[in-house]
Amino acid sequence: MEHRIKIKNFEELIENFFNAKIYYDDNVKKSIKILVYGIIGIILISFSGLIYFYDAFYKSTPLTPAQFTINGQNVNDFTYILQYDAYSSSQEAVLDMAQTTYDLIVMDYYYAEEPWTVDEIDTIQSSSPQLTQKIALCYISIGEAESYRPYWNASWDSDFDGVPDVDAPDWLDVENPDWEGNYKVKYWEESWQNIIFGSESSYLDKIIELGFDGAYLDIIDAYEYYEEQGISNADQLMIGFVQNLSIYCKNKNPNFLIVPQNGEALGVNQEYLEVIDGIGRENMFYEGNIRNSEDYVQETIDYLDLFLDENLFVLQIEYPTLPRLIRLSYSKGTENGYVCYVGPRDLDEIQINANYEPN
Ligand SMILES: [Ca+2]
Ligand SMILES: [Ca+2]
Repeated sequence: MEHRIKIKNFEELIENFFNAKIYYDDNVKKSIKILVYGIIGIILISFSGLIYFYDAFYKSTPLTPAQFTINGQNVNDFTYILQYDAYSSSQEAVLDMAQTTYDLIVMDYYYAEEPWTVDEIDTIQSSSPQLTQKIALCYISIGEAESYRPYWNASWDSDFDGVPDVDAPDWLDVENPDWEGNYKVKYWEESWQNIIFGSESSYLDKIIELGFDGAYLDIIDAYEYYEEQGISNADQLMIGFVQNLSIYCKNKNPNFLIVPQNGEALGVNQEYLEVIDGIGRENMFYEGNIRNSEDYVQETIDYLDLFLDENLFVLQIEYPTLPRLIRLSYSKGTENGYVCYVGPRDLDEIQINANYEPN
């Protein structure tokens, strides 16, 4: 009898435990809830903290970076800076670019709408602490016109609606919706190519005159846009453009480097590989902090192999901010034989990445 009562009491106890309103008033229930959520929260925070510290301070031995010999200089690291707003003067920018020990720098032609001087480029190229030379490539967009460049005429799109006005040259096309002030150009037209190369006042001639080691050609992939517009030989027209400007530049300076950015699918054309010295590839493994699909990455690797097979150098540029993805950018690039740089998306500072410092 006593035993049965005990069991009954126990059953009641269990029942009451789950039926908390008998045991606890609302405040106690609330406190328990807060406590339970708090514990879960602390577990989650500790876990993510653990992952963060693993990412930030995990010291895997970085692979020995790939190395290329470019114009007789060893290049196993490089940097890329196009905007100089963070500097208070061009002198300060020049000093920073000169002092960095990266072997190669991709930079712009202008500081605050003023071209650099011959002396400044010379300083940047040769005054790193080890007194080793640095290769300086000048960025130039050959597949889009930029409304903030000296060749631009305000009358070409005076109402800023992204559509060329009647006064605009024939080669000028609509504004790129993703990049304000950048306009598509029919790059195969002679008058656009004349802006890029071929006379004292043309862009590439000025770049050569300043003493740059080469040109870093952007918007090569403009040919994809015109293919979609129905220009079936847009790729061949781009190759022809690069061939012409390359022959012209190398005739002026045989060591002048021609380095297109992106558009690696053109590598299936042997005549293209013959007129360039290397290639830069952005966002290959990651789009910012988002991983690209395996198919996309593999296709890009296969195209870039065509360049490596011809002993051309491959510069890989990624823009992740997460320490783990920075590490993976370098290791994946290195495994595939590229020299990697992870920088800020705005390309407005020379970034030094922990464990991947220039050496
Ligand atoms: Ca307009
Ligand atoms: Ca180095």
